[in-house]
Amino acid sequence: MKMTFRWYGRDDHIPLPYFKQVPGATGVVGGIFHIPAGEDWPEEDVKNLVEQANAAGLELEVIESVNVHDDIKLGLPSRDRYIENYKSTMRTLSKYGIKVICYNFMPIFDWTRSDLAMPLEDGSNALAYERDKVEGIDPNELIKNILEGSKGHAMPGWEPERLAGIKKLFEQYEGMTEERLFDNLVYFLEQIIPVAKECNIRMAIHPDDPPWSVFGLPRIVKNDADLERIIKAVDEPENGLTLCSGSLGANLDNDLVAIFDKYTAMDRAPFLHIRNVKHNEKGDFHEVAHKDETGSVDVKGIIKVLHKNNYKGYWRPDHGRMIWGEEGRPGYGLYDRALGASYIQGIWDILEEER
Ligand code: DNO
Ligand code: MN
Repeated sequence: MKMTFRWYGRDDHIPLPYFKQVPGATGVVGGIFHIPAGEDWPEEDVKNLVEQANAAGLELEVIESVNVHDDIKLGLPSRDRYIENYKSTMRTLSKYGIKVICYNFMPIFDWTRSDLAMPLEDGSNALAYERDKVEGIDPNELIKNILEGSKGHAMPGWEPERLAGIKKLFEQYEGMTEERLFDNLVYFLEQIIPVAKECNIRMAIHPDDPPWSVFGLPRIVKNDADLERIIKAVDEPENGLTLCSGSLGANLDNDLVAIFDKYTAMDRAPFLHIRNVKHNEKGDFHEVAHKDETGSVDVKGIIKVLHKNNYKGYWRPDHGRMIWGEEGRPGYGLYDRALGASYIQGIWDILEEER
């Protein structure tokens, strides 16, 4: 498997060459973050992005994410224009060697947490989700609380400038059902998968995080049944999945080992996110180190099935804790992700020896 790190470009506190210093890292996963969802990515920006990574000796073959405009998720007539832009971006990306595009289909927001820096017993801090703080409260209130405790960092999709239009977006989603949202996803896939084929790109939808409805918005990428329904709806290898052990693992009913086994054996998961989460009795969770027994995720079990299936795709250590006084984007510090990367590769190496 190819080990990558998510890199936030010019907004990242980690200098690009540092990723190269992590043993086993072959590439970075990038994106263009200043372009709003729905716009066609300018070729010049894509070229610069890939060239910067390559100049640091790193591959850039995975994009996370090309975000999907809410009009597509809402199924509005204007979606066709945004889908055309999406196709054009795919063509540009393929020209610069991109092989996988990660995206999600969550209405309005990307992932949701109640705390971006919850103190842990070991003196580090991590992202956390407490139901009482999120569910049943006005999103504007949550946003205010989070921004106050987050040293100015926002979750993706929660940027203050975007939140200005949030009331209208909520109104537009009124009455939206899971069924309609799913139909809108299929409409999108039917348009873009032929282009993916033409471009030799695999699309990889990321699970909803957390994998349940938040603020009354529908969620359609929560569990095995949802994943299966999505890949079957347009049954082509280019219609793939990003399996994220942290997102899917937030629901203890998800059998992660079985899910990772099933979709990697079918070769429908070109991109993987591996991280660990820990639950309490109330169903709340917070993120922890990647090491297996630190949390609820069977990390060793996942790596074993990946090895058994001879997984050749891309993976990256997902969110880590903030340790050793590092500051920067919550979840995306270098130190803990590098520890996680080494731990996971250690498991892989032993399995390889025994093959
Ligand atoms: C969290 C990430 C997600 C992911 C998007 C994909 O760290 O895994 O934010 O990038 O949902 O579109
Ligand atoms: Mn993820």
